[in-house]
Amino acid sequence: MSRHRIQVTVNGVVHDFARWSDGGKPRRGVVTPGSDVTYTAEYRPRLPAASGPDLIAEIIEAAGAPGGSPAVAGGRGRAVIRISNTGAARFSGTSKVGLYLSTDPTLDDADQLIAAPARRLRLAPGASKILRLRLIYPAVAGSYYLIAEADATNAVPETDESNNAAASAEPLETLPA
Ligand SMILES: [Ca+2]
Ligand SMILES: [Ca+2]
Repeated sequence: MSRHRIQVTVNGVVHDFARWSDGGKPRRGVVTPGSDVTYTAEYRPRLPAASGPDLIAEIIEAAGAPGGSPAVAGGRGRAVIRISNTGAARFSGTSKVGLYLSTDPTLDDADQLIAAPARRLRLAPGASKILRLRLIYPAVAGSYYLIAEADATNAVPETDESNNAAASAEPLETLPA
C-alpha cells in the first residue's frame, strides 16, 4: 500500500493539500512548459479527528475478464475495491472512486486513469463497502500496479486527505493481445 502525505502547518493547524488549480494530483512530474504557467495549490484545514469522515480505499482483487482469464492488453478487466470510513463521523453521498495504472505503487500525475465511477456511499464510522468495478487495460502490454483512490475528485472534506490511495500489493502483468 502506498500513501502520499502533503501537508503544511499554519499557526498550529494542519492543512492538507486539497487540489492543484488545474486538478492535478499532489505528486506530479516536472515538465518544462513552453510558456510561463502558474499553478496554485489549495490547502484545507484538517477537520478535527472527532468531527469528520475519513475515506480510504483498498484493492481486494484485480484480474482479467470474469472467469479467471488473465489480464490482456486492451482487454476488459475487473477490480474489487473496498472503500472504508475510518473517521468518527458518518459519510453519506456520492463520491468518485479513481482507478489508475502505474509503473510504481505511488499515485502521481503520470499514472493513467482507467476508470472513475461515481458511487453512492453510506458509511457509518468503521463501515466499509465493497465495489466491483470494470476497467479496460492499456493497449500496451506490461507490468502495472493498480491504484485505487477514494474521493478521487476530493469533493469530500475528511479528517485525513493523505491516505485515500492504495496500490495493489503486486504489479499486475498484462499479456500482449
Ligand atoms: Ca481519507
Ligand atoms: Ca477528500
